[in-house]
Amino acid sequence: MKNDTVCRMCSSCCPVEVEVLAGRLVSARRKSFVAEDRRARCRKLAVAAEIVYSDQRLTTPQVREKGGELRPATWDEALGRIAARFQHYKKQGEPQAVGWLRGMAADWGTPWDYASRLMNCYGSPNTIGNGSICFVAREMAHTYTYGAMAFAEAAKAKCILVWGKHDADTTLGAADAINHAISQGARLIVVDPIQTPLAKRADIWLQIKPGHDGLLAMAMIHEIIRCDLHDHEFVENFTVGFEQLREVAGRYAIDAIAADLWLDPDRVREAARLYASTKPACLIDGNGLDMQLDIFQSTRAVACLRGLTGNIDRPGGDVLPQPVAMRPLQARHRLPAGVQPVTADYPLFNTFSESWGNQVQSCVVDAILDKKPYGLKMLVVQAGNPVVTMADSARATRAMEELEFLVVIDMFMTRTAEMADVVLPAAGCFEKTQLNRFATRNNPIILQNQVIEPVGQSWPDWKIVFELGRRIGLAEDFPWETVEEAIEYQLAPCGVGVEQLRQNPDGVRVEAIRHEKYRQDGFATPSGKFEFFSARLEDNGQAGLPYSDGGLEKRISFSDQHQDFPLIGISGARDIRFTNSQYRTIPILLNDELGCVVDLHPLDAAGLKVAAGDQIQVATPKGSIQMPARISSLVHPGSIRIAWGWGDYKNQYNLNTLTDDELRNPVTGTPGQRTFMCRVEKVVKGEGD
Ligand SMILES: Nc1nc2c(c(=O)[nH]1)N[C@H]1C(S)=C(S)[C@@H](COP(=O)(O)OP(=O)(O)OC[C@H]3O[C@@H](n4cnc5c(=O)[nH]c(N)nc54)[C@H](O)[C@@H]3O)O[C@H]1N2
Ligand SMILES: Nc1nc2c(c(=O)[nH]1)N[C@H]1C(S)=C(S)[C@@H](COP(=O)(O)OP(=O)(O)OC[C@H]3O[C@@H](n4cnc5c(=O)[nH]c(N)nc54)[C@H](O)[C@@H]3O)O[C@H]1N2
Ligand code: SF4
Ligand SMILES: [Mo]
Repeated sequence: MKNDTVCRMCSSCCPVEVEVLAGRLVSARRKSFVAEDRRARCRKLAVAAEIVYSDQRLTTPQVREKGGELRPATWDEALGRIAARFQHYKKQGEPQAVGWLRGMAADWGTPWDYASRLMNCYGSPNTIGNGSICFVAREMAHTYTYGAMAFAEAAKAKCILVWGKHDADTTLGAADAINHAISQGARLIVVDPIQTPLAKRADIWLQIKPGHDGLLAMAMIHEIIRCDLHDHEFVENFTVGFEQLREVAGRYAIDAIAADLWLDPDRVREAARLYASTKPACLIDGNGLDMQLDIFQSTRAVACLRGLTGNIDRPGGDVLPQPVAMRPLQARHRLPAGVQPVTADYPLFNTFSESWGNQVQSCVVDAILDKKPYGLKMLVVQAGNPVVTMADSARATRAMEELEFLVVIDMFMTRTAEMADVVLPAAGCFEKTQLNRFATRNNPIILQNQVIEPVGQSWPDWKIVFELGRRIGLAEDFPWETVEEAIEYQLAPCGVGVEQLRQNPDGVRVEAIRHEKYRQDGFATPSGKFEFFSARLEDNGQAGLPYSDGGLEKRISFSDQHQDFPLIGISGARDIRFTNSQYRTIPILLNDELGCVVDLHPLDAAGLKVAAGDQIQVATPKGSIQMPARISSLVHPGSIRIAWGWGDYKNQYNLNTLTDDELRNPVTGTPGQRTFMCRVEKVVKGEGD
């Protein structure tokens, strides 16, 4: 039997068709607007059955006494222990000492609302996501510029500017759209410090110095205005701050800064002109901008390009979403007045979006270890593996050890789960119905529909949260017996029901697509305009215009120690076989540690006397890791690319042993997890030498 749903094995959220036989998932196929033989391929989806039925899946709850071993337990016992802890902190008058940390796979849709609802009704403001290092920080920059995050309509674009994103490995629907547009003659510009497969196909590839993107964006803005290629009608009628932008961008003329960016000024000018003069053009920005110390201003500068060229909310440009009306489930009004979240040092980021709330995950560690602004004593980690994925793993690990009580809700026994007092087995994406980010952020609404029963005794996350809520005295707030009831309740304002969604697996569109909505509605910013200049930022002590304050002094972690750590380390791109720290336990995907390497330019390799296959040590002031070297001209001399995501599999490969969590972006609390200074030494000669 064929069933439609949404895959959530990475954040791409692809609509898929699943083949189920005798109740078991057999295979799955990604749906797309392009013909099957032209679709980008997902290696994980091709082995979905191996992942779902892996013998490594957690199948029962587990508990431990302090100092003892984890042992299997019933749901009743495991949830009872957690509920007792919640009650304990409540009785002590400190519910805010309980935190709920959500990883990437916790999803960004209604499951997010459920956990926030539980915590708010319980009395703790500390439901915290990892958006400070993922796309939410980028989303804030978009929102401060034009009111929401824009999505590229790449399939219809005549020019595509890809900035720090590699969709063929990470976001397959977008990869299909890019490929389609290129097949129709679209021009392609890629900004990436690595010569990726996409960069090889580009008309212009700008091999930017890692972490310096914002300055490049300012230089492009300057060039576009200098050549009078900006969209006069849009700029005059729908923007604020153009004259200031012109003035500030004048300080970043490419000839003056090209050497510092490792770029050829002529190529930058050519890219700026191609992007500004080809209509429509879209700009796809990605995680190459995130995880950078300079994330906020750089992404704001990049965002300004969309308005300068008038491509915002135009067909084939970058469109603004049309979110559907939903009941807010987070119950923020239930939080007692005056309780600050532990992320209080980042007020603008905490409040820029109703749905995201608190996203500076590093503050969880500050609170546990440094009691800053107060102590967290218990943590529920849902769908994340922070001891591997957060900056400065040693510090994150110390924090998990320090807790009085740690609960982990996951599908696999991760390094974080191994440390827990209670581990709860979660059902995977094919085993549960939910509205996820893809389904709710924009029209049309697509249901992630359960297609198989949960594996073993695992429970869907929603069921875990609802049941826990009832056990801590919140039965009235969690009256729903099924997830369908909860979804119906949430979707009531837009009049869409679960059955309707099931009948329409490609989605229910509540409102017809509209472009250039700003002509009628304005932008959802304080001025109602596209804000090159943001008074709201300036009133809050931040640069109102990107780089009007010269930008950050340090764009790369440990740059003040560059004498000892002379190379720029880049946390590498994502591998289509894996998602962050996940799936190395799946033998068919693991394939002999293929890809777990450090890419070193031949010039640097010669200087360091490193040959292909040598085991090398990469060190920063924080720690060191060891990996085999690959000699490769894909990287710029002076920089190395380190494979990402291998830390759960082997500790010696844990990239975040190297990263720093002290220095952070002042607005979004983002540490420099993507780019940092480091040193390389040969440890063992390779066999290929
Ligand atoms: N140096 C460096 N650090 C990084 C990154 C990097 O590129 N370089 N990437 C950063 C980014 S962008 C992100 S988003 C984070 C990711 O950080 P995490 O979210 O901590 O990373 P994952 O390894 O994806 O962990 C997700 C966990 O959720 C589990 N899981 C999967 N599906 C479900 C489910 O339905 N329910 C539950 N309960 N659990 C589930 C998986 O088994 C896995 O253990 O890492 C960040 N850290
Ligand atoms: N297969 C797979 N898919 C995934 C994931 C996964 O782990 N595996 N993770 C999911 C998650 S959590 C996320 S956030 C998304 C991220 O997906 P993407 O946004 O595509 O991010 P990455 O692949 O991490 O990096 C994109 C590009 O940024 C480049 N880059 C590195 N440093 C810089 C820089 O300083 N400047 C610029 N301009 N570019 C730079 C890298 O070389 C890379 O080509 O993918 C999601 N999808
Ligand atoms: S790209 Fe991610 S969401 Fe899409 S099919 Fe592959 S694993 Fe699933
Ligand atoms: Mo992410």
